[in-house]
Amino acid sequence: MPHGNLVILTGAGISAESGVPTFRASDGLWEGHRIEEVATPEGFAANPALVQDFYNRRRRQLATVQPNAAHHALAELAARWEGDFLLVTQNVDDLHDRAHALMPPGPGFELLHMHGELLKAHCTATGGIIDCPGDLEPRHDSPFSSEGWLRPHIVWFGEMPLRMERIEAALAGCDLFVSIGTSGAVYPAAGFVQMASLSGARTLEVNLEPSMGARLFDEGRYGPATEQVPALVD
Ligand code: BV8
Repeated sequence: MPHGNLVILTGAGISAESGVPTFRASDGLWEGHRIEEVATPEGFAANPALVQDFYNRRRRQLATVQPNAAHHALAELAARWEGDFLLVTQNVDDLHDRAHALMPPGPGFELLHMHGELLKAHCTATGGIIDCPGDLEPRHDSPFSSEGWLRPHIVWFGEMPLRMERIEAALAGCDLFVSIGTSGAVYPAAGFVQMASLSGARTLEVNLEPSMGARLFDEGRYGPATEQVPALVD
């Protein structure tokens, strides 16, 4: 029976085989847009219609995809893991959430979306968070305040990722750190392997190919997540 304290970080690569586009596979464009246009507060202030449309389209696309064997393998692991297990995802899709809903995790498990969630919105005035299954208007009225409006509950570039204290505490106390499906291009997530190593954890990278941070890991296993993650969990 698995035990000890585990931290797993996932990125877009774990959702790729579900049909969710990754970020840097193509020519550095996100569905035809430069990152600066659609994933920054400045981009949102400059062109709210473009940014809301970008997220509205990704939200609609999410309804057409399903968790894959890698998501389900992590849910199986969480169901039987006896120690602490923090699953930190950079992904804003709900594929991990759906997989774990089908297979209730053990008491020491927590899923944490450090870059926010596509199916949530927050108020620009109060920060109040609300479920957001559908489209947002460019200046969508907020139920929390007449002073603000609803924006995607997404951490944009230049904004602080969510619950960093919780993540750092878990990294400081973990025995094993596994990174799955991330290019290691974005900080602070790309630095988690070093924090885990400094606290004495064993570190493993699982990815389609060696990431930018591959040399920082004790071990690497390469291939599609739907093959590598079930094999890891078994
Ligand atoms: C912050 C939400 C400070 C948006 C995202 C210069 C140097 C270093 C850092 C910086 C710098 N300039 C600026 C920074 C900071 C910046 C940053 O890191 N920039 C990078 C680009 C250089 N970071 C930030 O701004 C962060 N905030 O630093 O705040 C601060 C401090 C105090 C107070 C206030 C602020 C915020 C970063 C969050 C940005 N938001 N997402 C959205 O989703 O719309 S980031 C975005 O990239 C996604 O979340 C994504 O998850 C993340 C990382 O990408 P990956 O998940 O790794 O995806 P990618 O496509 O890159 O790679 C996929 C991998 O999967 C590949 O390796 C591929 O081989 C593999 N793969 C593909 N298919 C498969 C597969 N693997 C297995 N199986 C397969 N089938």
